[in-house]
Amino acid sequence: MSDPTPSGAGVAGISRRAFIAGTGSLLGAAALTGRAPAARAAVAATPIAGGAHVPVLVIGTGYGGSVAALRLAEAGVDVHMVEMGMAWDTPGSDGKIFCNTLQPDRRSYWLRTRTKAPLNYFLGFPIDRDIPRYTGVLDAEEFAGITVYQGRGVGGGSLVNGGMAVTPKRENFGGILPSVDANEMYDVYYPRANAGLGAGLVDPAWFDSTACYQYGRVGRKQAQRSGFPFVFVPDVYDWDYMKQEASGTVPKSALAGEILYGNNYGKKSLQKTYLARAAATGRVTVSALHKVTSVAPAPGGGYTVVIDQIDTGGSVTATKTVTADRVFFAAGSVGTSKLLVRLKATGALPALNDEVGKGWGDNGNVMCGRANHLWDPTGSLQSSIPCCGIDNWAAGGAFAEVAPLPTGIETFASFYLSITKNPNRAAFSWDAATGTVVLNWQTAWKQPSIAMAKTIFDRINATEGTIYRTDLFGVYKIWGDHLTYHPLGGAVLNKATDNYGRLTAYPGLYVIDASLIPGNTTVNPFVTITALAERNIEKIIATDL
Ligand code: FAE
Repeated sequence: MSDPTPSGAGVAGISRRAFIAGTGSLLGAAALTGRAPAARAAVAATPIAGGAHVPVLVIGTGYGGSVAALRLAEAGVDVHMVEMGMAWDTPGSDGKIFCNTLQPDRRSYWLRTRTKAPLNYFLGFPIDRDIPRYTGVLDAEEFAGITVYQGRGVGGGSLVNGGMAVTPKRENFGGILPSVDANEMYDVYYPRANAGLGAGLVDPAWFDSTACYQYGRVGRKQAQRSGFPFVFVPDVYDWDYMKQEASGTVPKSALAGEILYGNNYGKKSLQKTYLARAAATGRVTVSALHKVTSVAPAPGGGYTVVIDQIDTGGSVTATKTVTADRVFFAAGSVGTSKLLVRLKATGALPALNDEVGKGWGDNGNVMCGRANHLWDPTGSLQSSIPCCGIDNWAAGGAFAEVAPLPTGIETFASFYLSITKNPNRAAFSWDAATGTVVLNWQTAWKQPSIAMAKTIFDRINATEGTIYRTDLFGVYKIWGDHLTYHPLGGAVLNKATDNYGRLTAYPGLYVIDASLIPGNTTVNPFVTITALAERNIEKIIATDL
């Protein structure tokens, strides 16, 4: 499971046209033409030397960081990227870079000795298992009221996510980023982002016939029988590759249950798109297994950046101090927020404004499963890549992905990740007593999300005569309300920063990741994160460099 989208009912006429209308995006056009460039070169893994001076240092290698690195390099600027996770470019002893979702090993989790699967029970039994502590690819970062899942490694969240590349409906955009010109976004930056990411739609005819989307067709049929709009959703997975997986001519990835701990084939992660193009400029280098711990004004101008080099057990093996003329914070919503809040509170960047740390939301994520009748099997072979959803945003405040449950056995379950219009927002703050940054989200704040998701699934259950599954998140627990895959906010655009991500108290410091977005994107977020980064970096290159 990843970031799935619900599918819907099975009337053949829905499809591309309905999707484009349904999601109101220009991404249709970009998606259909937007084949990702083949991976040409990996970004040169060149650990930075202590004492180095670089023109631009980018903290993090996810969507925001990759867009910044590529566009700056294309403008002739040398960029060094610092990434706390691994490079993920070397196969393990099994010949694979990533491990399978069903057999997690040390490569699965970031510095844990036991897995923490988002869906942690099956048939009422816990499924987590012990693993060796290692700098694995998925971080389940625990705050008091919520576990926040994030990708760790060169490529950030693109390494672990479901690849669902969704452009919000245009009429919802004003509520997502109110200070941004929607025309610009839908005319220029969303299409640019979708093309750069290589988003594309499943072939509807293949969807209708392949065994691996039986679960999607059941989702579609049930959604439509209850009167909900069903939409196909683009993904960055290579759909031709998936067809070849189904015909048995290439090694399997989506059809082998790979997703949460990385896809060995098929998925166009950032390493194959933005970062490959950045590498091809020859101007971008990266330090993997390096974690930025401090940024402060340097005496002679620019910024002093302190970086811990770590080993695969998480121990610090060296601490390096470098200087950068400009620094882009692209450590993700949680990573950037934690850094900025700590640097403000501890005196490294005291003039950051009081909006830093605020406006954080979970994109309204909530999960649930439904038990289908025995005559509605969802299939023992399920593609791990979701490709469809149920749109009840306007009426009920929920957009639900029809998600896979790639267990390899027939479960008779339909599984969904809903994105809801949850109004709650949390703040990060510095806890001097423990020397950590804390987040004040409360589990009870998911109740509005549950109510919104129920506008879809209560009705489907009533129509179908079915019930919720109670065995997926605990013993007799229906709702997966303890987590998010979509952290957003903490350094909100036009509040903590100016309208282009500049931290104005410190010329040359920028935020360019999910922390700019105030808590909700109405759909899966990475296309919006990428498009906003494209918009902001274009302005910054034009005016600041
Ligand atoms: P992100 O991609 O998280 O990159 C930040 C990078 O910074 C990471 O590689 C960190 O390791 C690194 N970092 C953090 N702190 C430091 C530091 N101090 N020093 C050096 N490096 C650091 O940020 N979104 C969708 O739109 N569609 C989906 O299908 C989807 N599925 C998802 C499934 C899962 C399981 C998860 C976890 C997320 C999913 N998402 C999905 C969310 C999406 O991946 C996420 O919004 C973006 O990755 C956020 O992009 P950023 O550039 O903000």
